[in-house]
Amino acid sequence: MMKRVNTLSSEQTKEKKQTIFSGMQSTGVITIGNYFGALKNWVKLQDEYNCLFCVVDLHSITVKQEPAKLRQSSRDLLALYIAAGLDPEKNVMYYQSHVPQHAELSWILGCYTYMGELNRMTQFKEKSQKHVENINAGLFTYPILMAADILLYQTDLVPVGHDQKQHLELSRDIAERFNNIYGNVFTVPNPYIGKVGARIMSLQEPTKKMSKSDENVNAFISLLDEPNVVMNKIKRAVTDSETTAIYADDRPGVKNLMDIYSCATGETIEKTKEALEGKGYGDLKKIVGEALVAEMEPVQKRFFEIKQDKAYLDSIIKKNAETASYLANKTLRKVKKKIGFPE
Ligand code: ATP
Ligand code: LTN
Repeated sequence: MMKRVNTLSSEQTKEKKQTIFSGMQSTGVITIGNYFGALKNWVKLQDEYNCLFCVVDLHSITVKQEPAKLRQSSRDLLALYIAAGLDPEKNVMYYQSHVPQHAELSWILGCYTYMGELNRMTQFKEKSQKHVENINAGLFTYPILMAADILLYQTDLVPVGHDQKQHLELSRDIAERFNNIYGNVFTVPNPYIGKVGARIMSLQEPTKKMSKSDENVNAFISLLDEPNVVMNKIKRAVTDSETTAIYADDRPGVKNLMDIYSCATGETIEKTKEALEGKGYGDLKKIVGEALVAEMEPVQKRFFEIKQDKAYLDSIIKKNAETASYLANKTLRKVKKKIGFPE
């Protein structure tokens, strides 16, 4: 009898991998919260999955943007993706605005989403309080566009920070609702939320999440902050009235610093506790700051190199947008057919 040989081509092997989709808004420089909560996990997952990493610039305009700045920060974000270790040959990396299927599916899914569901979204509540002068319809329907991003690619897993959990649940609900009506059209996605780093807190109000749009620049560390700036911001970080470090929920400032250390060094929380518990706050901050600088410096160096190479970035963007568009069309064609649009 002939021996069976494994003849799977690389294409077929690739198909067996599950799909990941994630994205970030191009609104200013990303923080270490975005980096540890999302981007660093993407880098870890890129070999095991077929991944799409998008710069979600359509989402960015739910808040007022200056055209030149938006263009620049979208480019910079893509360069940061690469600088952080995402391989543009392995992953599909592109601008959301280059793939019109996102907006098209978003319209369709909007007709399967209830006002009441959108009304419950905490991000909408927070952002509309923050931007009272511009509570636009896009801000309200933002989670539908996010569902479209994810469902377009039959995504299995979505690596995000903790604050996106509610949006992910809505995406799942929309997918299930659609599938119940039309049969199995969408894969129902699961969130991937890291154990440590999913919620890096503000350095000034450690019960609030770190956010790149915080008015107080000392509340966040941008991934491109220079070493002395990083050290100073950590030095000024709010702790408590105790004197030595302990990792505990009722000590949010110190806990946050220890989480940052754990993310920067890759050490477990157990090892982090061993290394840092009992230290005085001055020492603690010095150690955490140095670990953070050591993690950030190589990313920054690569970022400035990549940013110079305009032709390289342009070629990636063009090629990857075409791939994304091809994949998106597969789902969109199916959706339109199921709904009953003429072929
Ligand atoms: P903003 O606060 O200005 O609205 P943002 O900092 O939340 O923006 P996004 O582009 O909305 O940035 O988020 C990108 C990714 O980073 C998401 O996966 C989000 O969950 C994650 N993320 C954002 N802030 C944090 C944080 N403080 N800790 C961990 N992950 C975070
Ligand atoms: N809403 C997300 C960004 C985002 C996203 C997505 C994340 C838009 N579309 C799809 C994961 C998958 C945020 O972080 N604010």
